Amino acid sequence: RYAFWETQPVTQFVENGEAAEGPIDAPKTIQDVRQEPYTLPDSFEWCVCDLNDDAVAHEVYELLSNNYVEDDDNMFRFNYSAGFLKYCLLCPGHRLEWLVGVRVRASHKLVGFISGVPAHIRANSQTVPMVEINFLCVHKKLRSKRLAPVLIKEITRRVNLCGIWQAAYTAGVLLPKPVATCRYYHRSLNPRKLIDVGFSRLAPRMTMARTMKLYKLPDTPATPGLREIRASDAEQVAELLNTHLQRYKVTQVFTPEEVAHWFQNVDNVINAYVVESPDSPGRVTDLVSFYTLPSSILGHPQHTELKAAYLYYNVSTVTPLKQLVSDAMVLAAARGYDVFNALDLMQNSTFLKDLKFGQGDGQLHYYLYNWRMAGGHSIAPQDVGLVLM
Ligand code: NHW
Ligand code: EN5
Repeated sequence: RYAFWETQPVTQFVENGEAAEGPIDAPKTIQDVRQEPYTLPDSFEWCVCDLNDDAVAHEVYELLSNNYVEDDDNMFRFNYSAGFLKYCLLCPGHRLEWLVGVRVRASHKLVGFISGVPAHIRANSQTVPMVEINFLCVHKKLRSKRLAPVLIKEITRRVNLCGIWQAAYTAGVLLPKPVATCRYYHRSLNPRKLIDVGFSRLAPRMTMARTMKLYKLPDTPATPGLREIRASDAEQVAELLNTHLQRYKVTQVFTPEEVAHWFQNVDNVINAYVVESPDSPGRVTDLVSFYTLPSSILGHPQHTELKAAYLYYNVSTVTPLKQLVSDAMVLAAARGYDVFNALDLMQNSTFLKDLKFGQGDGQLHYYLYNWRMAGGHSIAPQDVGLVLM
């Protein structure tokens, strides 16, 4: 059934339910790792995609904007901006050799890509240095030729050469074997456009006017002391965030330097807000954040792009979580986003209904490479404390 994945150190669908939590492969050393790159078919060659070079960033952008993830009905395709890709992939600790490209030898055209960035991932009681794998893509004209397994093996080799033996990744497709399965939820901000482009539909017995009124939001946030995060908040927010994330079974552990990177305000890339206590100035009590991931609208006569915000990490200690997320939606609506998306992980299920999110048709499976959860078992969405972009 899974000719490739059955050969890999991942939890299989049929497992001995007694297995202890930890690595699947016997421990290796860097000396054990294959020195030569895996062999590609003759007409292709490996390259490192140095996204510091804007021309290269644009090539990766073009590959993904034409060939990356689509919804089940091929109506929308993720359209990560070049700026977003640079922000994601040139993060603290990044290594250029983990930004792996495949080019056509003759033309140098970029036709394949996979990336890894380092992260400390905690699964239950163990915190492990891992890579987060993302942006695996093979050009549409080269599909089903078993290039993806070669890309995966090659990035595994390059990561292993740095003494890292585990990875975390998410996908919409079912592979052996999800650590968790989450659902996407969507909150309309611009219902007329969403209905026009087929992203959503008019509910039975609803008019457009009533629908627009239903989803209308205030012009300004409700929370006193809500402000954009600043670099100088990083230490405090790292403490706040890591403390909050202790309640989940699989999560990321952030250094202050990582917090300063992953939580900042970059237009059309990432937005992060904190609540600074009106009673004790300087004390940060809450965090709310979202990233920007537009989708191309495929084959629509008028509209070409759907502007979507995706909820990232939130921490509520004083301001109710529902109010923080509502404020984030207000800010996103004011900035012209069409839809606000969230997964049903962490504590999100506590506000989705009240804030008028509806379940989408997409799923997101979470995976670990070379790491087995106790007994090979999965965890519930609300026990997931990890969001990958
Ligand atoms: S998920 C998004 C992945 N990208 C897309 O869906 C874009 C559109 N599709 C494509 O570009 C986020 C192609 O269809 C791809 C497959 C390239 C997906 N993950 O080359 P073949 C991520 O980026 C398996 C893993 O013939 P193709 C996470 C498939 O099951 N495996 O197919 C990425 C089959 O294996 P099987 C996937 O359609 C995580 C084999 O690929 C997969 O031309 C990567 C077929 O290959 C997916 N999303 O190309 C793993 N989709 O066993 C990282 C299909 O069934 C692991 N496959 O025979 C960790 C590595 C680091 C470890 C470090 C210690
Ligand atoms: C790696 N970081 O399927 C991620 N999106 O629901 C890679 N559906 O947008 C893996 N099909 O339900 C990504 N509208 C896996 C997800 C791939 C993309 C995907 C889904 C998530 C999506 C939309 C559009 C569906 C179009 C037809 C959807 C309904 C919204 C409606 C709003 C009003 C209230 C009810 C719901």
